[in-house]
Amino acid sequence: MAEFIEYITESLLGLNIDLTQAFISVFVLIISGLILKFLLFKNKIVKFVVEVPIEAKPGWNSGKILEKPHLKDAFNPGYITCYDPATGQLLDMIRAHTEDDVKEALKKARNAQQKWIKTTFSERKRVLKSLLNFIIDNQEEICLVSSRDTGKTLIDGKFGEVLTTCEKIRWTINHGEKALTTEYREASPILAYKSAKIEYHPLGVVAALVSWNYPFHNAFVPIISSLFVGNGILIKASEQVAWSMQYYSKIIKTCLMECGHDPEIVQFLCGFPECGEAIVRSGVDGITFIGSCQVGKQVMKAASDNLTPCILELGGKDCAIIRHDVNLSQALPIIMRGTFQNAGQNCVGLERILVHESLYDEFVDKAAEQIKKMKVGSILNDDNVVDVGAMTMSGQGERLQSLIQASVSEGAKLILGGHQYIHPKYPTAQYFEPTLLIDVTPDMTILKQELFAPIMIVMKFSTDEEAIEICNKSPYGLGNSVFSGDQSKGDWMSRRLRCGMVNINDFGATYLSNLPFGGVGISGFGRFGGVEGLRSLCLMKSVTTDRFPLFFKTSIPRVVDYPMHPNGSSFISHLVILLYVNSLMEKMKAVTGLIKDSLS
Ligand SMILES: *[C@@H]1O[C@H](CO)[C@@H](O)[C@H](O)[C@H]1NC(C)=O
Ligand SMILES: CC(=O)N[C@H]1CO[C@H](CO)[C@@H](O)[C@@H]1O
Repeated sequence: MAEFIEYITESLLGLNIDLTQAFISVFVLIISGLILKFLLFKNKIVKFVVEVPIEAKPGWNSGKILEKPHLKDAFNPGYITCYDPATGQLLDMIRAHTEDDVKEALKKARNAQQKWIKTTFSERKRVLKSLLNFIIDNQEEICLVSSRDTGKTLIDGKFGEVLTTCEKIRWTINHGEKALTTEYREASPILAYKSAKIEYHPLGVVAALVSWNYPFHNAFVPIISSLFVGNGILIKASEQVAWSMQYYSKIIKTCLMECGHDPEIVQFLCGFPECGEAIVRSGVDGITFIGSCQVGKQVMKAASDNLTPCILELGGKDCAIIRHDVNLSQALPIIMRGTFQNAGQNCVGLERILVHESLYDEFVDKAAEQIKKMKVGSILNDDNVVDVGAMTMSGQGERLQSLIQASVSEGAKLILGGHQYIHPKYPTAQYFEPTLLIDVTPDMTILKQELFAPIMIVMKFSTDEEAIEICNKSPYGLGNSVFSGDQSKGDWMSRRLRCGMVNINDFGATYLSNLPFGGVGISGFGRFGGVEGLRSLCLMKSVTTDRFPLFFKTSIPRVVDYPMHPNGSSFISHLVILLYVNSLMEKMKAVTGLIKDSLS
């Protein structure tokens, strides 16, 4: 630096003037200045703080223990009773939003979107970078709040809430803009003087109605994508997780505000099915629904009022097919996580494990050995390590017990679990024992519905074809896993499975790879995630314009102009032959015809 200053001084004094070097130095100075300015102001990550609710503190024990935990209280019908499913403690009573609240929220979001649509991608990236930074600094708090509201374990939160969300943000920052860039397509040869393109515009204000299994992640994925595209969003997470949404909504709103934007661009709503229906009928410009098949049908019906486009991500009955050539020591840990992650409450959780007969007994023994060791409980209020958390929804114990009973009477064998687990300290908490049910056959009742529970269902097959047939028998078609020692056999099976996603020798990898997420059949339609997910929140606009505006403008040949010329029809026939017949001879004849038609 000193040398440089000396050099400049000398230059100014008129000594040793070397113009090229002086020019380069000034140039470098200007560029560094610009870069510095850009780094310091333009892209500066904003740091912010959001107060964590006291109830999320490990060991918090001052909530009244509910005798019969339930979301709806007959004496307070307009309020949601929020409670910790892992202890039964009351967390809060939150007012359920009404149709009027929904209308008001949409109005505010539309208002804010007028401003948001004008923001640049780099401004939107700054919001996402600030959000990412907050999430990384507050991993623990985000998971503790989620655990308190859903009963999940901390590791299930770290995986499903934090890691996945960070990955979605990283992808959107790095690849989102490219996915939304105007795309040029080949114009037809007849229109070679035109340029044809697809533009991706924001839809306006969209809505997302999302499930409770990962409250943070499920709410933030649509928020991240919608904001990046330029949309406003109404977000309604299931009433099961209304409590955690209070903290989560503050995170994104504070982030927006600190970055200098109107936080009203994101509207959180909570309430019972009436609230969800009001959102669907409100006139939003697009709906993403993640939830059950049954509610999905109602959403689609209600959305038809305004012909609002829907993306429906409904349940699944995913298989893991284990071929004869698989190394079980390597595959079993993946299958265990696929089955028991988040107490089995995953859209893409493994609900059917199909094992080749040659490995069947070994698989059952090894799985039983693992499942036997799994501990159930609350990570916030138990001292020991917990493998399986609570069942978030009430009333699941009875449903699952009776399904298991039915399959046992149909010939299945219950090896482990099969009952509600009664916690010694919190008897009204909602738990289910990690369960192993084997010898299940394709027609059994338990295969007819999604379990969403810590239950491993094992089935036997003898040929690849049989495994594919069993797998495809389900009306669901979300994801599947194929475990195979032979990669090409795995690919071959994957192509034959009727589903939206396949992981070969893995579980959940398509999701972390930012591939589009979605299914077929009663698992729904439409995709979120990745390029296709971002674009599905857009108004896709096809545009043509003149390629050489100064030289070529569209002009209608006189023979096909109004009033009709008798040779008009013949002209078009010759044109069709010229463009689409391959023979050179025919093409030349057509040209002659065209000239004749035009001249006469
Ligand atoms: C099976 O997988 C385990 C765990 O990855 C590994 O240690 C073992 O060597 C493998 N066995 C064979 C036969 O490849
Ligand atoms: C092919 C064809 O229909 N040619 C007709 C074009 O029009 C003139 C009169 O305008 C006719 O004489 C041609 O037969």
